[in-house]
Amino acid sequence: MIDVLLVNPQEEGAFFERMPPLGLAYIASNLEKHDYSVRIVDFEVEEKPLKYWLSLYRPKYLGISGTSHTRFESFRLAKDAKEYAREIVAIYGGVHASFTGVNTLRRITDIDYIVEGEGEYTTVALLDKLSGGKTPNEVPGICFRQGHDIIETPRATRITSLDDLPRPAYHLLNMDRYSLEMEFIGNRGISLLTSRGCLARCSFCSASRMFGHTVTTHAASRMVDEIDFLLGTYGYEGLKIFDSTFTMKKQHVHDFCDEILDRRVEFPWECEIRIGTVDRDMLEKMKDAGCYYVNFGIESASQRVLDLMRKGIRINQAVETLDLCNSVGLRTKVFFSFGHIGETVADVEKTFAFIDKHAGEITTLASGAGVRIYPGTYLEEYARANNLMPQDFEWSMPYDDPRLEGVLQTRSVPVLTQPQLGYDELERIAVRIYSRKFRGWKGFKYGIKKITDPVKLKKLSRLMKIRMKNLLLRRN
Ligand code: B12
Ligand code: SF4
Repeated sequence: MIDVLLVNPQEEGAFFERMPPLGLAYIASNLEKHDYSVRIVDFEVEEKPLKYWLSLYRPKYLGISGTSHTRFESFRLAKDAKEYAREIVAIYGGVHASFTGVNTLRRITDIDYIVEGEGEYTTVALLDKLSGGKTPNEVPGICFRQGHDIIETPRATRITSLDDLPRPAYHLLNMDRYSLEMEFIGNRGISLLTSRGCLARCSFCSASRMFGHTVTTHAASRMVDEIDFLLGTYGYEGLKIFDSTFTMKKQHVHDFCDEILDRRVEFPWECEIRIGTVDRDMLEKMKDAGCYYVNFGIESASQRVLDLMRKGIRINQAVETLDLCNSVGLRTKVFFSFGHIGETVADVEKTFAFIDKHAGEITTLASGAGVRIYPGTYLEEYARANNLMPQDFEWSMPYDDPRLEGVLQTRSVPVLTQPQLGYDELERIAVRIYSRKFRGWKGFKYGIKKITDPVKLKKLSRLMKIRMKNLLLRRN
């Protein structure tokens, strides 16, 4: 019998390279530090059902994670657990739970507690209370039922010293099931987090709000120790840093690179940067320390749309950042998205024109039609206030919109549609984006990759159908 089983739901139909659920691994190591016995089951890589693991471990508490895309799967796991043994206490946390606590508890009776925000300290505080038979009214950052009421305690303060947390519990994960292919070089890589949070306030993003628009960092020495451990113990050959914005704090980047250079640890890595947070010195040092590929969002080439989405960047800065990366010799993966607040077809054209003009400086173009509305974002507030979401929409009630398939989005999370840029326009943009991917030699190689991968092939055939539909519509 164990105290806690932590589970990560699978996103049905999605295809991602497999990487460890780091949030759960952080919670697990901290629970172990406080003498709780813990196991993690990640349904992204495990095939046996929850009931198998429940009978194997017989946990008192079940901790369920997930995103908005996996919310129904998370609810199903809670239901399965209660069917197996009513006395198992189901706790739901993560980015979706953090912004939907009251609604989730109102609708999903199989969930007993919600943890909002960072989970490490809150989970220990909650379990300490529950194990002592006390009510957790004084634990910050939770939501629970009391009689007919739902109590939401004040948000917990951010964990200021990340290094007080033990290293994520890699030992509880089946690490041989996780690997990320490093683009262009083919090395077997793995994910890493060196910081949490972001100072920007993009309208569509919940990551920065999740961490209270502040940034906390691990010390460089701790990070390089962890890297040594990952490369040495599991044989990984490179790293993808998954911080929301790795370059948010200049000193953090310099310290990290200095530590790698001083200790002469050699490995290739990539990370997420943000326009306005990098300069030549920083990028050159990153390159010297092994970085070869940087990801960043430009999102739109219309300044008006950028301002409306609160991106906090200017087009000329975007051009400068592209130039800088290229002159330093860093490959770039650049994100564009279509369907933002107030965006018109003319803005969309501006963005496509920008992409064409700068194609030579963008190594990988990543773009999507339709901006998803996530709980806790300004976009959600805006969409609700302007009747751009169904009136009766509730995050914890069934939602399945087949029209979303047409824009290649999953059917369970709404996207923003507006009178001037509705589903039809978004569908056309989706087809345009996809068609670009198959252009030239690069496109040919991409096409071969697609048709040899069953999941991608399904997506491709869905797109072909939309394309046919669009062609027919244009003819008539
Ligand atoms: C790495 C990452 C991924 C990885 C996932 C790796 C993994 N196995 O975890 C990959 C690339 C696969 C991925 C995919 C997707 N991601 Co992602 N991802 C991230 C990213 C950049 C970092 C996540 C992370 O590790 N954070 C750091 C850890 C410490 O925080 P955490 O995971 O939130 O966990 C803490 C708390 O949430 C809480 N907690 C978490 N789980 C639990 C469980 C319990 C019981 C408790 C008590 C507490 C708790 O405690 C943890 C420790 O403090 C975040 C942005 C961000 N910076 O957080 C986006 C983010 C989570 N992703 C997001 C999205 C949308 C997706 C996709 C849906 C994208 C897509 N379909 O195109 C998919 C969905 C995948 C899925 N199966 O659900 C959104 C989620 C928005 C939402 N409301 O759902 C985020 C917030 C980014 C954004 N756009 O705003 N993602
Ligand atoms: S820069 Fe990235 S992480 Fe920061 S708020 Fe914007 S989208 Fe979110």
